[in-house]
Amino acid sequence: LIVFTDLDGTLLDHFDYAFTDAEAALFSLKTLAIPCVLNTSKTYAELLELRLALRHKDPFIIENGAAVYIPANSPLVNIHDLERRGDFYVQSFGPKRQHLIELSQSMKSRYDFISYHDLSTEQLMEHTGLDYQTAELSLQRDFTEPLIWNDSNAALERLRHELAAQGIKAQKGGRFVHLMGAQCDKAVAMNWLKQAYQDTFHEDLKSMALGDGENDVGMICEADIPVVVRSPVHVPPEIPGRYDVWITDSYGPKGWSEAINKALVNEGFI
Ligand code: 2M8
Ligand code: MG
Ligand code: MG
Repeated sequence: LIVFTDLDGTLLDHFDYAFTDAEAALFSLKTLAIPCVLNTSKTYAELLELRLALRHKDPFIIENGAAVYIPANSPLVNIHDLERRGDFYVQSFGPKRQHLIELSQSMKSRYDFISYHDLSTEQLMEHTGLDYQTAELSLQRDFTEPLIWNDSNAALERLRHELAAQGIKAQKGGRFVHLMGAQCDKAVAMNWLKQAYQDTFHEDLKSMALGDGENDVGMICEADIPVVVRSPVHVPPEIPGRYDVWITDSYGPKGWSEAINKALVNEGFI
């Protein structure tokens, strides 16, 4: 079993980003040596901080599937030719952020939004509830440009149409619409990493994916065990074609633990 999990609103509380309610289940995964891959909209810089708090040792995926980071001491094979950054090997999928910033600047007169690039740290804190230091880490992006979307849904559809021709998509997260490479997705990164595990361990591994938002639909849809974690602020996203999806009873980290414990029982670990 490999677990792939979203952070905000899933493993972390939507409002205060706490994970106290998930600690016992996280510890169970660690004890059973089940990899728990963080698959998030957050940045590399945010993840470095968060991994210390979570005592996280497994690979992680940043900026909505734009890049997979694998610890350099990982037993995974076929990773040593990848680009190296700090203590990690990196497989990236998307265009660089600078391109997306230029694109967003060119759309400014036609749509009503504020881009990350134009936000001060204080404005970002106000909008997200992040503390100063974390807001700064979130601004250090490599592959995505989040927008505060103040325009209509119809306008978003128009924008999507316009971007598609340029290989770019606009992906809804919890609070932002993220501009990113059309080929990037949490599901693509998940499948790439799952394959790396299978190449190493030569066995068919089951994937479990947990998320709460629209940007998690792809990975939940393609996982062997699909889990939607209930959100306190929006209705659960539809997972097309999956009638076996679990929707947790509890919100956020509490629901996350509920699903992990259920899977450990079902899969015969406990
Ligand atoms: C952004 O990501 C969330 C994910 O759902 C969103 O779209 O609302 C990112 O900018 C991330 O870097 C940041 O930590 C998070 C804070 O809420 O917002
Ligand atoms: Mg989320
Ligand atoms: Mg997320």
